[in-house]
Amino acid sequence: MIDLYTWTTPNGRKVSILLEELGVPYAAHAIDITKDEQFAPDFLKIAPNNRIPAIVDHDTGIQMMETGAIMMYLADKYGQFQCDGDEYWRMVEWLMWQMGGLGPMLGQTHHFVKYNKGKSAYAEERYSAEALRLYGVLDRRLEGRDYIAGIGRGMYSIADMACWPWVSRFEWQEVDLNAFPNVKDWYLRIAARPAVQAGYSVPKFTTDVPMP
Ligand SMILES: N[C@@H](CCC(=O)N[C@@H](CS)C(=O)NCC(=O)O)C(=O)O
Repeated sequence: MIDLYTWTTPNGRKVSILLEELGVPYAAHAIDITKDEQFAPDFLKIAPNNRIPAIVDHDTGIQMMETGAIMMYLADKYGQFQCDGDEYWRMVEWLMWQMGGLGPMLGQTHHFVKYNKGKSAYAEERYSAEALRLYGVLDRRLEGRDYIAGIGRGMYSIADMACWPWVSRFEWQEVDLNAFPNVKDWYLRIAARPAVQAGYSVPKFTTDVPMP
């Protein structure tokens, strides 16, 4: 049994989508970051960086923060949603691209373009341009492919599950998915999965999955 401490954000949804895809038993616990619950001393014991999500795996005793690590741990534990051979490392490469690029840069885009519009023209321009650059990178990667990693047209893996929740906020980022047709097709392909729809509403329903 796994305890997932999470909130209705892209990083939280990465792990709830993976758990739903795996179909393993887990309990979701809401850590409301709008009420600073991520700073509660009990939460800091499992997530010392005071960010959601975090897990406690009672089967193994492992507790873990950082979605990249959590996703690799769960994919390895259950032997699913990870590529084989050389493609394993390609999958890790794109997972790390999400962790170091797509997630942090789009997070800043949300901060300046959605929540603090008009406060810093420089920051809005910088992060909007960076968002478009990253969407372009993903669009080129998905040319001729259904999924980010894996041989041939690719295989649905944790690299896709890590990137998808960030792209699901395309409206917040003021990005027109029609300008990135490969990303749009990939986004819709993954949005159609029942596990993705279920994981999107953990720990609670906010909106339906956004549709371009
Ligand atoms: N690199 C971390 C990032 C986690 C993260 O930034 N979580 C956000 C929500 S998406 C958070 O907890 N924010 C609370 C805060 O900024 O205090 C991961 O991948 O787990």
